[in-house]
Amino acid sequence: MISPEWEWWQDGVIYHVYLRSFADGNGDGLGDLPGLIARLDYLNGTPDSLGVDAIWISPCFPSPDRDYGYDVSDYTAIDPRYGSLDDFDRLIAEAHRRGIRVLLDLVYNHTSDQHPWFVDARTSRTSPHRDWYVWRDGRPGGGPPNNWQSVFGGKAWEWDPATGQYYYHMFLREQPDLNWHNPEVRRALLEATRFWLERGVDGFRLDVFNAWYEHADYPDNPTKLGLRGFDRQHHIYDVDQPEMHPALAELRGLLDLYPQRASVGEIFIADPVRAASYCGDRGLHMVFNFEFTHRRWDPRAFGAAIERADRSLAADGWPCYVLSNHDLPRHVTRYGGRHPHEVARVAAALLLTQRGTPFVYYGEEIGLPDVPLRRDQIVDPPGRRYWPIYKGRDPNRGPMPWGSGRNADFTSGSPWLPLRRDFGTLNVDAQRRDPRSAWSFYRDLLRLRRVTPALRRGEFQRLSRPSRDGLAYVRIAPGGQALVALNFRAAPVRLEFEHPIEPSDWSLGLAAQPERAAALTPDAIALGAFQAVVFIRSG
Ligand code: TEU
Repeated sequence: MISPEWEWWQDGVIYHVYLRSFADGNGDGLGDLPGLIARLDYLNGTPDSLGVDAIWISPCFPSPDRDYGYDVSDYTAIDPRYGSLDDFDRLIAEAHRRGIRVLLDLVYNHTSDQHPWFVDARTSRTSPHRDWYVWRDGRPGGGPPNNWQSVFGGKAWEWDPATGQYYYHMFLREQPDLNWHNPEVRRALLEATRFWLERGVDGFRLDVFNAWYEHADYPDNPTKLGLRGFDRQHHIYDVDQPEMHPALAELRGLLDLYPQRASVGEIFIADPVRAASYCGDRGLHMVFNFEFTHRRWDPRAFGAAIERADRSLAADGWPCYVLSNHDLPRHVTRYGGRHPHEVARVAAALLLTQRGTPFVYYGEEIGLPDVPLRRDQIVDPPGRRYWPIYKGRDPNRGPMPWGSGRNADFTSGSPWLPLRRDFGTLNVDAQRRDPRSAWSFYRDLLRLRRVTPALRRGEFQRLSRPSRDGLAYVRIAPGGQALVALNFRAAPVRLEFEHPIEPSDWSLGLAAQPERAAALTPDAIALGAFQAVVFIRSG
């Protein structure tokens, strides 16, 4: 059960810093910790800040970067390209001074093949770390132990000629899976977690946590139709094994030794009901709800997703919402069409007025779309493998355009990924000066959310009848209510209500399109093109 006192991770908004692309402090073209520290005022702590409550930093640990930080070679150090442990301590102190909590990204399903544990494991079948990874003999007639596939393409088993066995890797062959059945592995990972807790981090995002365990007998997965090898299987033996629950309880026990720590799990192959099973006092604080990321730009789909999340999590979970992250095309690119700026604002209102913790992906606050890239500019392994069917994740990981200076003021060197060509006009500085920008709307929404308990905690109740044009709902808290109405379309709409309201009770809190209609009547609201409004009422 959620404790009766509200925790920061329920009330707050978490900003996802993809570190490599956020701000470069030393001119090597890669974002880093000093660069992030220099931009903390942007995030919170001054009257002109965006106003977020926490940051989640993508992996900042030493890594050979086969999967850009998601292949870790040392869990208790900072990659020198991102800074030092001193920089990290400074980040925590400076962030806390501004009211920003810091979450780290723990990649515990696999290590890098350069991690000393794996380097040792592959020296011989009897090496001390051999059993820290998943080694199997081939099938009697030859070939890999079972039919499992790698997410990034090809088989999930790699033959190791030196020791004559296969090892398992759910992702790249340079990302061997850890053997969670081995108690020494669990202990080592808990120790790494403790290391960061002791340094003052406020919590963690757990990478593909529900893939930590594999079935101990390694049976074949049943097959089905699908595009890629990985999609042609029912993942019943390589994810969601029952051992996950005690493992999470153990991790939670450690987190609870420290006050106000939080965890959010990245669930793999999402399903809200299964996700809910991992939440609660003996599990994770939150599990990512990716429902918004695979919806069409259709209010009926989003309305259903919200109701589903609420329903499945009612008792012992707290919802969270995300529109974009480092693995997916940015939502302005997915939905924006010919109206990216308008859609950015409607989407922001949708994300930031839910009952549940919103995650904001860096750049979305300026309505940043993906960066169009050519084949020769792609560095992400699945993009290189599947181009042009799948272009990988580089386009949605572009450097943050801070200003109109050289390299958009992201770096004084040469950025690791290309910038968008339009950074001269589409950048943070320009949007902060413009009261009509996506940035100003995000900041205003975040402020309104902060001072309106109903927006953070109120129950969700759909107000409008199902419509392909828009969505209206109320958020109902003991001392006040909020009414949110969104027009998803480029034409005016009228949204009919399921039950009548008293229009005079409500006062306008915020409008995405101040000069366009937002007229409340007892049984409907009329909204101008791409209008998004929040009305407030007390009592
Ligand atoms: O992602 C897991 C995951 O679901 C993605 O790999 C997704 O399938 C992929 O992006 C589609 O191409 C996590 C991290 O978020 C991702 O960045 C890592 O690459 C991956 O784990 C391996 O650590």
